[in-house]
Amino acid sequence: MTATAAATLSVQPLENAQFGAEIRGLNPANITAENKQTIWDTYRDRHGLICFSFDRLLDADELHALTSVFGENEYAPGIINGLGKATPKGEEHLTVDEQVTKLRAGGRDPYLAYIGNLDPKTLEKQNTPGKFFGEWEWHTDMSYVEVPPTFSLLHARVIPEDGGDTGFCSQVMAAKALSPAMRARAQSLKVKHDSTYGSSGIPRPGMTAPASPVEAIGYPHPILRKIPSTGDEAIFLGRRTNGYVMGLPLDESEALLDELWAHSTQPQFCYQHKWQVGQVVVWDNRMMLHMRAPFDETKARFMWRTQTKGEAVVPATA
Ligand SMILES: O=C(O)CCC(=O)C(=O)O
Ligand SMILES: [Fe+2]
Repeated sequence: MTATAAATLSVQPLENAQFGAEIRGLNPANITAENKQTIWDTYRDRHGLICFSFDRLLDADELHALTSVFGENEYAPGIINGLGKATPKGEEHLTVDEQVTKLRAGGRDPYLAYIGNLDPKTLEKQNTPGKFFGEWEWHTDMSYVEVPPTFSLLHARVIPEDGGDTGFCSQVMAAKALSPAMRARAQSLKVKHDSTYGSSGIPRPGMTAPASPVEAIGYPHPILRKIPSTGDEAIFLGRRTNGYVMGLPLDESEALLDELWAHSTQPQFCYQHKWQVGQVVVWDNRMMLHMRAPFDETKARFMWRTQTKGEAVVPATA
């Protein structure tokens, strides 16, 4: 090997997990074709969850380059009209390109989401609603749109000593464990994924609470989906709040969702990630739920998030 050749990556299964792997040794400024092959092999072998450990923080270009290994970058939620954000009155005429130009003129990267209680530029503590620090609900990202992002990447920049772990729960394992009767039921129905609230329970920009889940604004997806690239089936519930099983009376929908959620989030399908600064965890939203554990309001936690454009949800067949 010459001095300029890329180092071989080290790949280890995540500790205490039935899925997921840690990759060390990637140079985020020079991701080679060989690296990409290793990453994709790891993704398949370890069912859609990879933790990249770095001994320094990545810059935005490096995170975008790593994101592009997994797909085309998608806009961050909550900053483009109709993408986790209600369209403000008078902005109906703005195209996405015009909104992007405006964001960039204000120094905002439209592909990067900031998640934390620090100001993204100064890293000073910023005024943050108390709800943000509580337990976040299990969810998949932006599933309230017709074509939700496939991959999300979360980059730990500031983390508290304790609290704020991120849980992942394999919906491929959950689908395999469905009884034949439950599988048939799930396979025949769609659930509407509500867009009103973020995962901490805080309403999204411009959103107000719907009168009932039946009226919630969101997108209906099949409860059991097929992942064309791997052949797996996965349960796809989005988030519990304001979920609604299309066509059922509300009480039946609530009962079925309670049963499915209890099944889907059993501890044997889950893994809890304890963060190290610099890590980037990438997950396949088609295969995996995630949630964040609470942390103390006096502590600091700050992450960057990117996501890739998805594909239309493919229903599992009978
Ligand atoms: O901050 C976290 O650990 C999880 C945040 C989250 O849900 C996300 O980035 O999609
Ligand atoms: Fe999320």
